[in-house]
Amino acid sequence: LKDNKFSLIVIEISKGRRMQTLERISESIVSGESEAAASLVRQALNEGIASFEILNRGLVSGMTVVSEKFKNNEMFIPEVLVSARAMKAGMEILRPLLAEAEIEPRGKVVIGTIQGDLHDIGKNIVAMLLEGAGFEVVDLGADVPVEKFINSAREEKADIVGMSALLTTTMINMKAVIKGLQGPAKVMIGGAPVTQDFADQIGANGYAPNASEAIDLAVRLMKKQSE
Ligand code: B12
Repeated sequence: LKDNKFSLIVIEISKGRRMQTLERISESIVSGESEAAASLVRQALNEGIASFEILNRGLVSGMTVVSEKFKNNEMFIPEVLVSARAMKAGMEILRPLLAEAEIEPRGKVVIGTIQGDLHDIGKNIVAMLLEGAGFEVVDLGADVPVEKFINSAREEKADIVGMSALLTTTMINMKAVIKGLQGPAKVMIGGAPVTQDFADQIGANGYAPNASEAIDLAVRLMKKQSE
């Protein structure tokens, strides 16, 4: 019994330490400290925290705080940019680990942020998790012209085209891509202002509100593909 109690205490302490590291990762994103973000992500991995958990409960949770502060005018564009840079520094370390789980390619996804839109953090997370789930991903980057989406989908023989938009003024450009796409590729869309209604309106095959649901959606679209 004594031994059990001791191991329980040890477990509690290590749980506490893990929480602390995740919180510190989140804080490093908010304060925009790239080096700290990178070294804390490494520390979290050394502590045995799963890469998926580091991504969601460390990096993404930091960016959520940034979004709130930006909305409330407590943070401004230059600071948000610095936070975005810290987010990237942390993500770079996780990228190879999230991709490691790969089995055989489940399908090929061409992904990018739509024309006129420079927001790429959410798109990058979706791309990383898709890779981790075994998809082959061709990332076209941000501010991707309509024609480039259409041509790349054809050249790459994409199974799925994924488009991200964070601005109400750019989301409409996704409609032009869908109109111009010929062939069997399915289209999934996402980004903060995008909704299921909007996806239905422009004829997309699916919408997901976050990265993990985006993976489920991609898997579902591949099943539909083979039906
Ligand atoms: C970071 C940020 C920036 C950074 C971007 C840095 C970068 N490299 O991405 C900078 C400072 C450059 C920036 C600039 C601007 N921004 Co800004 N920005 C944000 C902010 C604070 C956070 C966005 C973010 O990264 N969120 C975190 C990620 C993880 O979430 P996410 O992107 O939503 O992605 C998730 C899901 O949506 C989904 N998803 C995303 N993509 C996809 C794709 C697919 C296929 C699927 C299935 C799912 C999916 O999964 C993701 C992960 O879970 C938002 C606030 C907000 N509430 O979104 C404003 C926000 C988007 N920006 C806004 C504005 C206005 C601008 C500027 C016009 C500001 C200006 N006056 O210059 C410029 C536009 C520049 C341009 N042409 O694109 C507005 C948009 C308002 C509107 N209704 O259109 C927002 C909403 C802020 C606000 N409340 O006013 N911004």
